[in-house]
Amino acid sequence: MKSVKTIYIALGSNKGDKMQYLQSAIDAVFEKVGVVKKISKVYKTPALGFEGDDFYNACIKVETELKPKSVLKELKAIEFKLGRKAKTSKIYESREIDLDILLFDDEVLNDSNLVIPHPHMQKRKFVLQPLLDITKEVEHPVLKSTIESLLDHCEDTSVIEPVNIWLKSPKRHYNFTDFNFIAIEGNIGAGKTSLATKISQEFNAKLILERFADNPFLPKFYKEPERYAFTLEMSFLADRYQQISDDLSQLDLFKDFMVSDYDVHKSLIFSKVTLPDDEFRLYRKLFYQVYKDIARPDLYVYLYQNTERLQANIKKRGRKYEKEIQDEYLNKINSGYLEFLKSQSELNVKIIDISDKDFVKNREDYLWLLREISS
Ligand code: PH2
Ligand code: MG
Ligand code: MG
Repeated sequence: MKSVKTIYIALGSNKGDKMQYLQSAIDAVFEKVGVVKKISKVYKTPALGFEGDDFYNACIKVETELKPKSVLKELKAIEFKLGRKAKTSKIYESREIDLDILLFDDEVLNDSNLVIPHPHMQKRKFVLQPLLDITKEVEHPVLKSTIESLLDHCEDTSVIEPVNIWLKSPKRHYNFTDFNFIAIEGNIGAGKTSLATKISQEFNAKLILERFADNPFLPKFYKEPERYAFTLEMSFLADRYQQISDDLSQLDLFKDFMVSDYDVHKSLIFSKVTLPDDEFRLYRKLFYQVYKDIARPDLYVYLYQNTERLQANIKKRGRKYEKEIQDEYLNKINSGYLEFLKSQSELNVKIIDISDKDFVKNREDYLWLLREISS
């Protein structure tokens, strides 16, 4: 897992449709930099240090996996895309949009083209006031004081006032509120757990993860499939049933929906591949007895990934007992899923081909996937 840093960015506009520039910039930061966790009020502020129209200023809190240099690059690209022209002289000029990194976790950086924390932030009320809206206990890593105390001691006397228009969350483009329970499915190594975990973190969902890692029969099965298949499938059935009925019965009032990295039917899909016909029929009988009354997900997502990439992911996560998995087995599991999904008329299924995407590495691919799921 990459490390996630909390950063604060100042936004300013004093040209054209200022509110729209701030909003477009926030949406673009969400696309290119990371999750926008908090947005301050918008303040109307007199241009400080030069003659110009009043500014609209705001600050946002963002969680990013990028390094400071990359964030700077993305912010410059966003400024450019929104129409900001390169400076024609050394003095400040009016601008469609200005995006400045204020704080980057507690990092201190003194490069010729990037200084963190922002060297002027403590001198500017148009930065400190909106920043205070979204930072309660944050401490300036060099000056060692809170934003509140920086504002108290700030000598900037400009009058700044909140504007009564609110910036909107960029998440409004990704709507999961129609769903109560989303199950993420896919072959071994498709990325089910990564995706379910990311969605739960970014969209305030309760996360339900399969606890297969502690199934003692799994390593035995991969070594001697014939001998351990039925035992393995039975233990999965028992485990999954207990877990899912526990989780589904504990309604969390502070979460907006639930997301799981499996659907119980995977027991049927896997057992059809791993068991001889007669044992499978016995197993299926038990399965339907057990799951008679279980709540179904209202959206079932199947992540399709090709065998080569599945193998690469399996190798990368390095579980010893998964080393022996053959291409042929993965192909059979994939066919098993597709066959099962074809026969399900009551399940709301979305099959998404991610074979040319890498949603763990590329935020763009991840957001593409979210749009596919929520559309
Ligand atoms: N930005 C500046 C210089 N002066 N004044 C206000 N009110 N708001 C700003 O964002 C601002 C400024 C340099 O970036
Ligand atoms: Mg600036
Ligand atoms: Mg700037």
